[in-house]
Amino acid sequence: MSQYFPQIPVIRYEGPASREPLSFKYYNAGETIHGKTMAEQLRFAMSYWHTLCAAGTDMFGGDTSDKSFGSGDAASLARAKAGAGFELMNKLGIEYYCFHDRDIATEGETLAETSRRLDEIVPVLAELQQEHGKKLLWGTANLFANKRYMNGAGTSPRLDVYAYAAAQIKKAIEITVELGGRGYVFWGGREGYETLLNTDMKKELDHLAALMTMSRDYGRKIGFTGDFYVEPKPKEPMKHQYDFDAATTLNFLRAYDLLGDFKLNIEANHATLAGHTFEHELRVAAINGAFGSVDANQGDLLLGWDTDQFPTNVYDTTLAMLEILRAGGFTNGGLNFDAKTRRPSNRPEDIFLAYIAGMDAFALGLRLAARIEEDGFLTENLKQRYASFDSELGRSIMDGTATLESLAAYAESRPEPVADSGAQEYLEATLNQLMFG
Ligand code: XLS
Ligand code: NI
Ligand code: NI
Repeated sequence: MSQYFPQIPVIRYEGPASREPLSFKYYNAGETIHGKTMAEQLRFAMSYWHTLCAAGTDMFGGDTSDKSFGSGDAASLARAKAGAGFELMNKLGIEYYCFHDRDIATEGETLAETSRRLDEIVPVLAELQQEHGKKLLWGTANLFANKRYMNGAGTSPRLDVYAYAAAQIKKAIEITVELGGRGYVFWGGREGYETLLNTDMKKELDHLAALMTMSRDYGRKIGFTGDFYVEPKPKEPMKHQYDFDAATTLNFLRAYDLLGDFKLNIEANHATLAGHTFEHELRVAAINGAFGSVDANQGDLLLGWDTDQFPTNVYDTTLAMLEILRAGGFTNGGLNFDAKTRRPSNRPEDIFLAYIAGMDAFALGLRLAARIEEDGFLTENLKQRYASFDSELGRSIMDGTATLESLAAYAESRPEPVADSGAQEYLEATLNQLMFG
């Protein structure tokens, strides 16, 4: 199967010394790292939208690359994209993919026509999945591109817009289930506001939660046993996005009793836009039992928007993989490359080189995170830092028997407490030694 990228071979692992651009230097799918194969630990996924749809258009200019895959009308374009996508996954050894409803088939004149187009392409995807042993990691509905959603979808002030969004979600969940998807994502692109002068925040949040509750109920009714995810993002396109970051999103999910069915899909670039590190967001999700999936990319810290670059920063991937290993690894989720090549990287092989860069950066991050975990120094150091809480008094705090009186009596019996050094610089140097030593 080499129809769309005839010049690209199957990408193989050649090891770190290789200078062959079209080879993996660190990602060796079948190699066991920390108890599982690299393929199982990393669960890489292809994003349909960036890989098969985005062609370089930005605010100042049009496409720089060709994503028509040699086709013309809507139906043949949808098939060509699917064919190209599966060829790309095959050549890179990627097992999963993710899509928005509108990525796999363009929108028609009416809702019925759009659904018909989806009904045409979904069996094609099902067959390709079967033939090539690929799986759908998650599906989602694009509730942000069409102008009807300019004031929001689940938070729109207009009932007919809200109902349209409901219809779109209904269909998107149906096709996700049909294709065996293990996840369904809510990213609230337009779910936010620009000014309180025209916004009833409470109503909008109540409506959004009701839509998510209905979606959960419908999904469970038609046999969806996977996870629903919310993908936090602080800004862009809206000034105030309701799902600002992991903590804000968890508060929303808890307030509307959606935790459990809903977990988080953490995106690296969204974390940094929120003023957090990627690992911070992963940790917040994990300690709340809501670690679900990851949109793997990286932002440019000098720019204030979602640049969705392929991840190559090995410190970031190492610290992220450390969080993922400590969270027990993926269950239904995986690492979806929500990333696109830079606008001037416009040759078809640039897509492959970009995926290789991202997969290798995460593979190296996994190798280093496993090395750090297996060395045990950082874990032991952390344990020692909190060791005083292992005393009887410390335990009484967690079992609920401590009182302010009991703690005050203890404090009064003791000399002035000594605060220990955090030794951050030493730990950072040790991290370097563990990574590069
Ligand atoms: C945009 C989001 C989007 C979601 C899916 O910033 O990352 O791509 O992942 O709707
Ligand atoms: Ni994303
Ligand atoms: Ni994004």
